[in-house]
Amino acid sequence: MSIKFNQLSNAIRFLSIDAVQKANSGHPGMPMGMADVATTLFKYHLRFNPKNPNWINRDRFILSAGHGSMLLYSLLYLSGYKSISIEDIKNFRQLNSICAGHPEYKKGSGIETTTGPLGQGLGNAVGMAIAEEILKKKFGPSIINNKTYVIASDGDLMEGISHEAMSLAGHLKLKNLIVFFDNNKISIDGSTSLSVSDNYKKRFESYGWSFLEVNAHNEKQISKAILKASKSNKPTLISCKSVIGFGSPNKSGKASSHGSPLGDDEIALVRKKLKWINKPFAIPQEILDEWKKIGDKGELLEKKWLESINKKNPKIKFELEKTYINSDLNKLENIIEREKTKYFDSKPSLATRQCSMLAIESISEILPQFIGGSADLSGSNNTKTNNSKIINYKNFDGNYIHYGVREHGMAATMNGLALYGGLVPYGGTFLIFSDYCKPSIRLSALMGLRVIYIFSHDSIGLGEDGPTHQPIEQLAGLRAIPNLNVFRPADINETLECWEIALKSKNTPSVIALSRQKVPYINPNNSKKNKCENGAYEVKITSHESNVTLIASGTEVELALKVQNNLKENNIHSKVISMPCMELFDNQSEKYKKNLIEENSLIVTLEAGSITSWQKYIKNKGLNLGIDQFGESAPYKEIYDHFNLTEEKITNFIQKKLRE
Ligand SMILES: Cc1ncc(C[n+]2csc(CCOP(=O)(O)OP(=O)(O)O)c2C)c(N)n1
Repeated sequence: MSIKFNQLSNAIRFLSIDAVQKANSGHPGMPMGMADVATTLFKYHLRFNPKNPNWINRDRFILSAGHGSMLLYSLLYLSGYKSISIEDIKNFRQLNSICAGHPEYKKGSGIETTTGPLGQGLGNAVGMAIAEEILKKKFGPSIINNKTYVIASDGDLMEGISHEAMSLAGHLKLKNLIVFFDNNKISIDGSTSLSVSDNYKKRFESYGWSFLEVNAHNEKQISKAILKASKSNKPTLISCKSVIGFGSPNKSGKASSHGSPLGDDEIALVRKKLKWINKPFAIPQEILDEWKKIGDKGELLEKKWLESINKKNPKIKFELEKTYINSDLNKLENIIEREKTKYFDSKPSLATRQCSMLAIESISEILPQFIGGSADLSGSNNTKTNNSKIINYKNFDGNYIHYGVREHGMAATMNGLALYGGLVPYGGTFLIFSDYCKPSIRLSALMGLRVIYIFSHDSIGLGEDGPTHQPIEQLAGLRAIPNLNVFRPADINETLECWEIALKSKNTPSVIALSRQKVPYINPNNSKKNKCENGAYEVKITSHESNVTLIASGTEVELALKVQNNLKENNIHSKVISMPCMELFDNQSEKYKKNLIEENSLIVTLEAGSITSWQKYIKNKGLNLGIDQFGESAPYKEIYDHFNLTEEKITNFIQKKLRE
């Protein structure tokens, strides 16, 4: 018996509505509406191998409308991915099920990225499409030639990030990016006419995209559009005129099918209407076999691809695996050691943003997979170096992306670059604008991606630009994100060490906060050991019986050392600790922590920003010195004075506290 197209797409529809019904929560409308588009894509166009979901040249498929997660889980199960069984689908939205409420990235599962916050998947797709172009340039179009397909919803396109990401994609002419827009004109509140009247054709054409429109329930039209899009020399948006909740007699075309179970009675009516006689989760063997055939084609595709590599040059495979698949960093330690020794000898006073530039310049000598960039401001945050080669639409043979003033788009794109595999992205802006990147930073952390955020102008120390530009609560906010290392180095030695840790942290993103103003070289001795690895270390002690422990980060380590001198002149002994990374320090053994921060001394923390993340270190008798109000516009030394952060004032505070 030959299997009809709609039997394949109905398998998706019923797995989706039955799983949502069993879980008693979820979003059935979107998978029902986009089942025909997804089936057409998987059946005729998507090049993937469920037996090797990590195949580097696979086409990427991203469900940016992550609320329709059952669409993705059904596709992966049906096409033969080992990661998702029918039992997993029955456990949709239950603890520990891979079929979580929204798709959660898991390497090797077929789930290419975590989606749910609308718009993020679009940004990730831009990063993946850029990564494909970069690797194509390196290895040749016969070896890297995959496409990136996305399903995006009304909500995805309403979000501001979609503008940033799509505009960048158009500018870079990412021709291998194809977005299916689930144009069902429904969102949670009802018709999208309540809130949007964009002309999508004009919008996307103005970005430099191709725009096509299809009936989302017509296999031939969809397939033809995909073929046309694959030949375009621009990215393409295929507007798919779909019916949300397709097949539901009472709920199709309505918001009521968007985000809640259809209910047993309505599901019975859908079964009748779509002539689906099977029990929940029972897919007839012949339909399963047909879907399996779709997945099985991938094995041959990958085999042919391997043959083409071997024919071309087996060395290419070695390089691809070593550098881009296993992300070999073998010379990194030597480079960092070389640079540390060099600067120990010269002891330069530099702003840490300049220190970071020197670090990037030397690291990029040895890491071809290192891809930098900045949301404008590259000359201010010092992300561009003499080794930076600009990537543009004519030439992807570079290592630096001008993201334009698009912080959010940049961060989501960097997630995509990291997800593609092998590439190590870093990107910069001012620390204050980390807030504009925050939703994507959170996803870097949630997915465990090695993405490095370079945030300069990290305090009131930026001076005259004033309170709109002076970060106060940003470090505390970033430190509150799980699985994110927030570094604030104090000199060139620490900056090099923080960079080394960030690059070695394969499953943790990093923020490196950097100063605009100069700092002196503070490292007391040249050691091979990476002192920042423990998060905090002793810089200088005036006596082993110290009355005061000063803990500072970044530019305030210099201030702490000056206070230490003042205290010594008054016969008060102290220890200065630099804490470039709280997260790493908090993970040390109790012994290490107790040895470093002596509880019997007066503990004083010092950072020119919110004290929120420092309160845990002082117990009940210390001092948290920082700023818990907005900054001021003035030369920076005056602002430090205004907020009582000078050596004299701090020394007085401490003396007063000791007398209490
Ligand atoms: C950034 C963000 N804001 C809000 C939500 C909550 N939310 C989930 S789906 C949705 C909109 C649904 O409309 P649409 O995108 O058209 O999806 P469809 O109804 O077609 O499934 C919203 C607001 C979200 N997931 N992400």
